[in-house]
Amino acid sequence: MGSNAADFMAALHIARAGQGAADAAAAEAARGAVTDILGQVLIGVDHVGLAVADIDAAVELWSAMGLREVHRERNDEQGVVEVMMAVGAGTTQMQLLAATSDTSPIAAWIDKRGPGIQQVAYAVRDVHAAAEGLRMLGFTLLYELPKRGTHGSLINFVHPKSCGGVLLELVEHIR
Ligand code: V0V
Repeated sequence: MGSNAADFMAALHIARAGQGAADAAAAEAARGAVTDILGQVLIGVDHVGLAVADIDAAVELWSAMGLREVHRERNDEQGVVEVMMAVGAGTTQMQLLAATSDTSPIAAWIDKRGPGIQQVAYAVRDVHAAAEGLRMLGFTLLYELPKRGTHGSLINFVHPKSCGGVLLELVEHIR
Protein backbone atom coordinates (compact mmCIF):
# COMPACT_ATOMS: atom_id res chain seq x y z
CA MET A 1 0.00 0.00 0.00
CA GLY A 2 1.19 3.55 -0.76
CA SER A 3 0.87 6.36 1.74
CA ASN A 4 -1.50 8.89 0.23
CA ALA A 5 -5.15 9.48 1.03
CA ALA A 6 -6.45 7.65 -2.05
CA ASP A 7 -4.35 4.57 -1.16
CA PHE A 8 -5.74 4.50 2.40
CA MET A 9 -9.33 4.75 1.15
CA ALA A 10 -8.74 2.08 -1.50
CA ALA A 11 -7.30 -0.25 1.16
CA LEU A 12 -10.29 0.41 3.43
CA HIS A 13 -12.71 -0.44 0.62
CA ILE A 14 -10.95 -3.77 0.09
CA ALA A 15 -11.12 -4.44 3.84
CA ARG A 16 -14.84 -3.53 3.91
CA ALA A 17 -15.58 -6.19 1.33
CA GLY A 18 -13.71 -8.69 3.52
CA GLN A 19 -15.51 -7.63 6.70
CA GLY A 20 -18.80 -8.83 5.25
CA ALA A 21 -17.37 -12.30 4.58
CA ALA A 22 -19.37 -15.25 5.93
CA ASP A 23 -16.09 -16.93 6.87
CA ALA A 24 -15.23 -15.72 10.42
CA ALA A 25 -11.47 -15.98 9.85
CA ALA A 26 -11.72 -13.82 6.71
CA ALA A 27 -13.83 -11.25 8.55
CA GLU A 28 -11.30 -11.16 11.40
CA ALA A 29 -8.43 -10.73 8.93
CA ALA A 30 -10.28 -7.81 7.31
CA ARG A 31 -10.68 -6.20 10.74
CA GLY A 32 -6.95 -6.63 11.30
CA ALA A 33 -6.30 -4.98 7.94
CA VAL A 34 -8.29 -1.92 9.07
CA THR A 35 -6.21 -1.73 12.26
CA ASP A 36 -3.02 -1.89 10.16
CA ILE A 37 -4.25 0.91 7.90
CA LEU A 38 -5.09 3.06 10.94
CA GLY A 39 -1.58 2.43 12.25
CA GLN A 40 -0.27 4.14 9.13
CA VAL A 41 -2.85 6.94 9.06
CA LEU A 42 -2.16 8.10 12.64
CA ILE A 43 0.94 10.29 12.94
CA GLY A 44 1.16 11.05 16.67
CA VAL A 45 -0.25 13.11 19.51
CA ASP A 46 -0.82 16.61 18.11
CA HIS A 47 -2.15 18.28 21.24
CA VAL A 48 -3.86 17.83 24.56
CA GLY A 49 -6.90 20.10 24.95
CA LEU A 50 -7.62 21.72 28.31
CA ALA A 51 -10.92 23.33 29.23
CA VAL A 52 -10.16 26.59 31.01
CA ALA A 53 -12.36 29.22 32.62
CA ASP A 54 -10.11 32.21 31.87
CA ILE A 55 -7.89 32.07 28.80
CA ASP A 56 -5.40 34.76 29.87
CA ALA A 57 -4.97 33.29 33.35
CA ALA A 58 -4.37 29.87 31.77
CA VAL A 59 -1.75 31.30 29.36
CA GLU A 60 0.01 32.83 32.35
CA LEU A 61 -0.07 29.55 34.28
CA TRP A 62 1.40 27.43 31.47
CA SER A 63 3.85 30.13 30.31
CA ALA A 64 5.37 30.17 33.79
CA MET A 65 6.67 26.62 33.23
CA GLY A 66 8.23 27.50 29.89
CA LEU A 67 5.47 26.82 27.34
CA ARG A 68 5.11 29.44 24.59
CA GLU A 69 1.96 30.85 23.03
CA VAL A 70 2.30 30.12 19.30
CA HIS A 71 -1.24 30.64 18.03
CA ARG A 72 -4.57 32.14 19.12
CA GLU A 73 -7.91 32.06 17.32
CA ARG A 74 -11.65 32.13 17.86
CA ASN A 75 -13.77 29.34 16.37
CA ASP A 76 -17.46 30.18 16.65
CA GLU A 77 -18.64 26.91 15.15
CA GLN A 78 -16.91 25.07 18.02
CA GLY A 79 -17.77 27.77 20.59
CA VAL A 80 -14.19 28.36 21.68
CA VAL A 81 -11.33 30.79 21.93
CA GLU A 82 -8.21 28.67 21.77
CA VAL A 83 -4.53 29.26 22.42
CA MET A 84 -1.89 26.78 21.29
CA MET A 85 1.04 26.53 23.71
CA ALA A 86 4.22 24.90 22.39
CA VAL A 87 5.89 22.40 24.70
CA GLY A 88 9.66 22.45 24.06
CA ALA A 89 10.24 22.39 20.30
CA GLY A 90 6.48 22.43 19.78
CA THR A 91 5.98 19.06 18.10
CA THR A 92 3.28 18.49 20.71
CA GLN A 93 1.19 21.33 22.07
CA MET A 94 -1.23 22.10 24.85
CA GLN A 95 -4.44 23.67 23.56
CA LEU A 96 -6.17 26.01 25.99
CA LEU A 97 -9.90 26.15 25.29
CA ALA A 98 -12.28 28.74 26.73
CA ALA A 99 -16.01 28.87 25.97
CA THR A 100 -17.43 31.71 23.88
CA SER A 101 -21.07 30.94 24.75
CA ASP A 102 -23.22 28.99 27.19
CA THR A 103 -23.86 26.34 24.54
CA SER A 104 -20.15 25.64 23.98
CA PRO A 105 -18.98 22.08 24.81
CA ILE A 106 -16.34 23.78 26.95
CA ALA A 107 -19.00 25.57 29.02
CA ALA A 108 -20.76 22.23 29.56
CA TRP A 109 -17.48 20.58 30.55
CA ILE A 110 -16.52 23.34 33.03
CA ASP A 111 -20.01 23.28 34.58
CA LYS A 112 -19.88 19.53 35.09
CA ARG A 113 -16.22 18.85 35.93
CA GLY A 114 -14.37 22.18 36.28
CA PRO A 115 -11.15 22.95 34.38
CA GLY A 116 -9.05 20.03 33.13
CA ILE A 117 -8.19 17.75 30.24
CA GLN A 118 -11.15 17.76 27.83
CA GLN A 119 -9.59 15.96 24.84
CA VAL A 120 -6.55 14.30 23.30
CA ALA A 121 -5.89 15.01 19.62
CA TYR A 122 -4.06 12.78 17.14
CA ALA A 123 -2.53 14.23 14.00
CA VAL A 124 -3.59 12.05 11.06
CA ARG A 125 -2.46 11.85 7.46
CA ASP A 126 -6.04 11.79 6.19
CA VAL A 127 -9.02 12.60 8.40
CA HIS A 128 -11.54 10.93 6.07
CA ALA A 129 -9.64 7.63 6.10
CA ALA A 130 -9.04 7.83 9.87
CA ALA A 131 -12.76 8.42 10.53
CA GLU A 132 -13.83 5.72 8.09
CA GLY A 133 -11.44 3.13 9.54
CA LEU A 134 -12.55 3.89 13.09
CA ARG A 135 -16.23 3.64 12.07
CA MET A 136 -15.53 0.26 10.50
CA LEU A 137 -14.17 -0.90 13.86
CA GLY A 138 -17.30 0.28 15.68
CA PHE A 139 -16.18 3.66 17.07
CA THR A 140 -18.72 6.49 17.04
CA LEU A 141 -17.61 9.56 15.09
CA LEU A 142 -19.27 12.87 15.95
CA TYR A 143 -19.40 14.25 12.43
CA GLU A 144 -20.33 12.66 9.12
CA LEU A 145 -17.86 15.02 7.43
CA PRO A 146 -14.91 16.85 9.00
CA LYS A 147 -15.25 20.42 10.27
CA ARG A 148 -12.78 23.29 10.40
CA GLY A 149 -10.25 23.35 13.23
CA THR A 150 -7.14 25.28 14.21
CA HIS A 151 -5.26 26.97 11.35
CA GLY A 152 -7.82 25.69 8.81
CA SER A 153 -7.14 22.06 9.73
CA LEU A 154 -9.81 19.39 9.17
CA ILE A 155 -11.12 17.82 12.38
CA ASN A 156 -13.45 15.11 13.59
CA PHE A 157 -13.98 13.53 17.02
CA VAL A 158 -14.54 10.06 18.43
CA HIS A 159 -17.32 10.13 21.04
CA PRO A 160 -15.91 9.45 24.54
CA LYS A 161 -18.60 6.82 25.16
CA SER A 162 -17.08 4.62 22.43
CA CYS A 163 -13.48 5.46 23.29
CA GLY A 164 -12.85 4.49 26.91
CA GLY A 165 -14.13 7.80 28.29
CA VAL A 166 -11.72 9.90 26.17
CA LEU A 167 -12.86 12.54 23.70
CA LEU A 168 -10.41 11.84 20.86
CA GLU A 169 -9.90 14.46 18.17
CA LEU A 170 -8.52 13.66 14.71
CA VAL A 171 -6.62 16.53 13.08
CA GLU A 172 -5.44 16.71 9.49
CA HIS A 173 -3.20 19.73 8.98
CA ILE A 174 -3.61 21.44 5.64
CA ARG A 175 -0.22 22.61 4.36
C1 V0V B 1 -18.76 14.56 27.60
N1 V0V B 1 -18.38 13.39 28.14
C2 V0V B 1 -17.06 13.30 28.10
C3 V0V B 1 -16.61 14.49 27.47
N2 V0V B 1 -17.70 15.25 27.18
N3 V0V B 1 -16.20 12.34 28.48
C4 V0V B 1 -14.89 12.54 28.28
N4 V0V B 1 -14.39 13.69 27.70
C5 V0V B 1 -15.22 14.66 27.29
N5 V0V B 1 -14.74 15.77 26.73
C6 V0V B 1 -19.26 12.36 28.68
C7 V0V B 1 -20.21 12.94 29.69
O1 V0V B 1 -19.63 13.00 30.97
C8 V0V B 1 -21.35 11.97 29.62
O2 V0V B 1 -21.03 10.78 30.30
C9 V0V B 1 -21.42 11.66 28.15
O3 V0V B 1 -20.09 11.89 27.62
C10 V0V B 1 -22.43 12.58 27.49
O4 V0V B 1 -22.47 12.40 26.17
P1 V0V B 1 -23.52 13.27 25.28
O5 V0V B 1 -24.81 13.42 26.01
O6 V0V B 1 -23.54 12.67 23.92
O7 V0V B 1 -22.89 14.65 25.11
P2 V0V B 1 -22.46 15.97 25.84
O8 V0V B 1 -23.55 16.98 25.70
O9 V0V B 1 -21.86 15.75 27.16
O10 V0V B 1 -21.29 16.40 24.82
C11 V0V B 1 -20.17 15.58 24.64
C12 V0V B 1 -19.65 15.79 23.23
C13 V0V B 1 -19.37 17.31 23.03
C14 V0V B 1 -18.35 14.97 23.12
C15 V0V B 1 -20.66 15.27 22.21
O11 V0V B 1 -18.45 17.76 24.02
C16 V0V B 1 -18.83 17.64 21.68
O12 V0V B 1 -19.57 17.81 20.70
N6 V0V B 1 -17.47 17.75 21.57
C17 V0V B 1 -16.79 17.93 20.27
C18 V0V B 1 -16.54 19.35 19.98
C19 V0V B 1 -15.65 20.02 20.99
O13 V0V B 1 -15.33 19.47 22.05
N7 V0V B 1 -15.28 21.29 20.68
C20 V0V B 1 -14.40 22.08 21.55
C21 V0V B 1 -13.01 21.92 21.15
P3 V0V B 1 -22.01 10.17 31.41
O14 V0V B 1 -22.21 11.25 32.41
O15 V0V B 1 -23.25 9.83 30.63
O16 V0V B 1 -21.28 8.98 31.92
S1 V0V B 1 -12.71 22.70 19.60
C22 V0V B 1 -11.23 22.14 19.01
O17 V0V B 1 -10.68 21.15 19.65
C23 V0V B 1 -10.67 22.73 17.90
C24 V0V B 1 -11.28 23.87 17.23
C25 V0V B 1 -9.40 22.20 17.32
O18 V0V B 1 -8.69 21.42 18.00
O19 V0V B 1 -9.05 22.55 16.18
